[in-house]
Amino acid sequence: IDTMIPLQSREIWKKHGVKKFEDADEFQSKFIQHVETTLARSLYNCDDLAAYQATSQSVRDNLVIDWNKSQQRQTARDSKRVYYLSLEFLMGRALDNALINSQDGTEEPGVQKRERIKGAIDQLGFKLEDVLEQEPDAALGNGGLGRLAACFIDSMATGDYPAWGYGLRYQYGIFAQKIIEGYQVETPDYWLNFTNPWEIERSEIQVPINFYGYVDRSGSESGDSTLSASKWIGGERVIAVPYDMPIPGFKTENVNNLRMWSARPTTEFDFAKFNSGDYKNSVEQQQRAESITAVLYPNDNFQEGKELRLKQQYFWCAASLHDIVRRFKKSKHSWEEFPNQVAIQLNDTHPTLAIVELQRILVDLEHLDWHKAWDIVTKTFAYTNHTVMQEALEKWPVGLFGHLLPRHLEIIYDINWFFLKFVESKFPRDVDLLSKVSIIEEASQERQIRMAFLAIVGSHKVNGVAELHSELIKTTIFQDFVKIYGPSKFTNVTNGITPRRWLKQANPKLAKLIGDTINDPQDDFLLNMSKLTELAKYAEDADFQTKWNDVKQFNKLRLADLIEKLYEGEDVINRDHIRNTLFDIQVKRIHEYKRQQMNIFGCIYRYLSIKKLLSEGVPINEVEKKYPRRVSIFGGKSAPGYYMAKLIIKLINSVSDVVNHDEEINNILKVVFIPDYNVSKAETIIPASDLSEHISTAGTEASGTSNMKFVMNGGLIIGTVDGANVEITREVGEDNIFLFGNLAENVDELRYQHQYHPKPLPEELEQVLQVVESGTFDGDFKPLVDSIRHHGDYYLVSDDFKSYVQTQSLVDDVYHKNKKEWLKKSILSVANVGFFSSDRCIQEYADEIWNVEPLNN
Ligand code: CR6
Repeated sequence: IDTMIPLQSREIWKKHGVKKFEDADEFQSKFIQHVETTLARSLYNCDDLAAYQATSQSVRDNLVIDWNKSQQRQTARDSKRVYYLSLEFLMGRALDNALINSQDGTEEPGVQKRERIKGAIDQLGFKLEDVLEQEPDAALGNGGLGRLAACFIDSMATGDYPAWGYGLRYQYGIFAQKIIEGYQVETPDYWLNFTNPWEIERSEIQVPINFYGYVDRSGSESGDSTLSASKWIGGERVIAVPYDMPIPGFKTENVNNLRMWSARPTTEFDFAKFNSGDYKNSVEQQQRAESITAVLYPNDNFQEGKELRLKQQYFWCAASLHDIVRRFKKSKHSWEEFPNQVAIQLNDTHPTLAIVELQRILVDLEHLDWHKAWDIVTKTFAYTNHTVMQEALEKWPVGLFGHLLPRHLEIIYDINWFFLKFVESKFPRDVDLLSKVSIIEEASQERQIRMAFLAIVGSHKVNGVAELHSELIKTTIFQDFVKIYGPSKFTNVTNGITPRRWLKQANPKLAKLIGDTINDPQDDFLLNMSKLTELAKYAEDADFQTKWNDVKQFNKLRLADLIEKLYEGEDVINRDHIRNTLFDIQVKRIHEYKRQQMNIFGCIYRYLSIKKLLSEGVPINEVEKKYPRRVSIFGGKSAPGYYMAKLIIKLINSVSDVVNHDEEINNILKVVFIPDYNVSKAETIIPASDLSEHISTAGTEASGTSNMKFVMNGGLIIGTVDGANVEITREVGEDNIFLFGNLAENVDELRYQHQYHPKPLPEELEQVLQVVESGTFDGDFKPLVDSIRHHGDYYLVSDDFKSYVQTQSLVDDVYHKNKKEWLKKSILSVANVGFFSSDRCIQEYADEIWNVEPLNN
């Protein structure tokens, strides 16, 4: 490529070049430059927001320089690239992460790059902490699935994998949650209010995307066959414009790309409307184009089936594939080599249309033979399943689908036809099997496309996200596909989290203590987490335990400050007793299957037990011995249309109201709901936990990832034998986790019992429900109580409540009567948490699924 540029240009380019800032002085120079020119402000009106923007612009300049080099290197080496397609990237804040990841190992011990920038910002008259607080969260995701994608791109960059993320640039992320009179109220999250310094708009790239219209087969060779090239004449067209976000790796100069598409109107179709004098209408139609990427759908583990959502999905898949194919074609390989150059990972079924779109490109536009094309497609894609819950499995009615994407519907029918023919050849005359595995579901009133089945048929590997979950998909929702393809198509990659954000960034004090203790001042353990095992030898060391505990106390005070701020000054957490107050935390999306209702029932039970002893005349200090100090902290959003989840939020707030204002109990129990739980709040909340709750009905939580975050921060878990709790137990040892409750294998039987042979409720739960029914807590909670009493208790709260309550009192005993034992458990857990680094996951995906190698500098 170099030789195409005239010598003179090359020389001038080389003479000036661009330079990264390396030290505090150069940073300050960049900072001032950006304040004065990029922001057009000055020394006299540079506030925290401007300081945040100038700092980010300066750091971004460095990233972009490395980004350019990384991309050139990847192209020059002609290496296989990974494309991670995710409709959600729950990134949170970028600045601190970029500062941490800029650490390159060349620093003198103890002066990490981030610390140098911090000093430089200090000298300029700002505090880094305040500057960081200016950044709005990039909250383009709902929960675990979106945050997983964010951890994965961090690990792909860190591991030097040539990998791109593809997503949508929603103008509104997940709604901001307000709590008004105890109820959740949603308000829009317009996160792009003060321009986003982390994105690079690429308006020079404009990909046209079509919708609706019809299929024209007049030009096809065999006339009526849908298998040969057909022409789709779109009826509506919008433009996809990419915004790139540089993703830095830790201790590497590799910077990957997260490409987010934004919808824009075209200008080409205007004339007809314009000439007919319908100008206003034509502008309105244009505005509709932008609505495609306006807002993230706020459902977690639930599919809504709205046309606009399908439009989002196609818009994003078509734009991404266009980009991938364009890049591939530049490399001049033949089509057969496509799967050797490209691996596409589907994060859940949301991007399944990409399978169909690639087949369409190859057959209709590139004129490949159907079977040759399909072979390329299936070798390219792999699919990750994240749930077994029926209400979350994506299905689209063929009517709606065919109207929006007529050619794609035909292709799906053809894919299904060949698939069923293959099944028939393996299992002749098994009509039942054919209807069970058909991509088109015929059973319901309207035929539906089963996206998960399409994803399986179009992929070479399918994985679950934790061992138990990966086994469950093979024996339940996908069992027939195991029969058809054999078990080797199905595999497990247990989820992970990035220790850069979830240890170093969220808990700098703990990271420092670890680094000092294992003699690792350059934080190599953040790359090689097996180093943490060296902590085990200090597990019972009194001095070390004290330091460990001090870090926890510091983090608990930090959380107390946050809670005080959110409660507008109300002193909810008594700081004098914080050292012997157990912080019990459950933060995650609110869902019946996650059983926040069981947790709040547990709080009510505790409260009633305390009140009972008091009413019997037991003095409060004696009561405290049985029910030692505890703060139960909740946080999480409910989908706006999820009635039961919203009721659970109201109950938590109503209980909080009663308990926190009951002077008789002398602060030994507090219940707190933290509004608007998000990534940046999680970074403060998680390091403060003594205990966290992962108490889903066994078999329902595919993995969970906050469980790993809590353990990485020295918190212990109370949990069911579900999702990745299983692997956590194996890694940290069963002495270091509080497990309780029924097993997944018994769930069906228990549900059956509830249906046909209901038993009286356990007395602990009966007591609680009666008080809830009595109106002690503000609100009408009948539906919540009825779901247990009369509607089969689908989530088995009544089956697990007793063992839950008993396990909680075991927790009290260890925490309050044997603090040394508790600290030992905490230290040993962190020592053995290494497996849950997302670096390990990405390596497994790379080796077992993508077949890609890291690209060393
Ligand atoms: N809701 C699972 O429920 C898992 C994540 C990431 C979820 C959760 O257990 O940890 O995915 N599933 O794998 C879906 O989003 C469908 C989630 O976040």
